Amino acid sequence: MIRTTTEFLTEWKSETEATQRLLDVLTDESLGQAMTPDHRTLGQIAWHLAWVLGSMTQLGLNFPKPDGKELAPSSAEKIASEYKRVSQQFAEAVESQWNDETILENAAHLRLLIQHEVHHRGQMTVLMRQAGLPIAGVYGPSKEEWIVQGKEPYL
Ligand code: NI
Repeated sequence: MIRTTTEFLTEWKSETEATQRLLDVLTDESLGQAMTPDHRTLGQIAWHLAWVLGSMTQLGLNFPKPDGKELAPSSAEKIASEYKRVSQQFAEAVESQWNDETILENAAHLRLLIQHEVHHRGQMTVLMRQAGLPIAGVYGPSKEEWIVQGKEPYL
């Protein structure tokens, strides 16, 4: 439950760090990975997570939106760095411009923002596997991390 600024910012930090770990291993070549040709590519889903943060200004927060357009840039580095910047500036705006009362008023939006990120992150990890990229664990170890820990991953 999101009841205070501290509760939200703590959860947001953990969620965005998990997202950032995925974005940081994307390559320019992997951005075109798609489930089928008529669905969003890995790059478009990744960029969507940065882009959507700009919509939080509609809740009255003031911070710089992502640089660019809704269509994803072709640079994986640009996607990762813009997400990092905007997710941090969004958090700073929440901390400096809102209080516990405004957090409570916007709790449903903030919860949806996190769930939306979780949803698309799940799509990304599948596409990243298909693109042959390593996956960092999100809520638990990834297959690679199990192996490093000396465990036998399930198939
Ligand atoms: Ni979406």
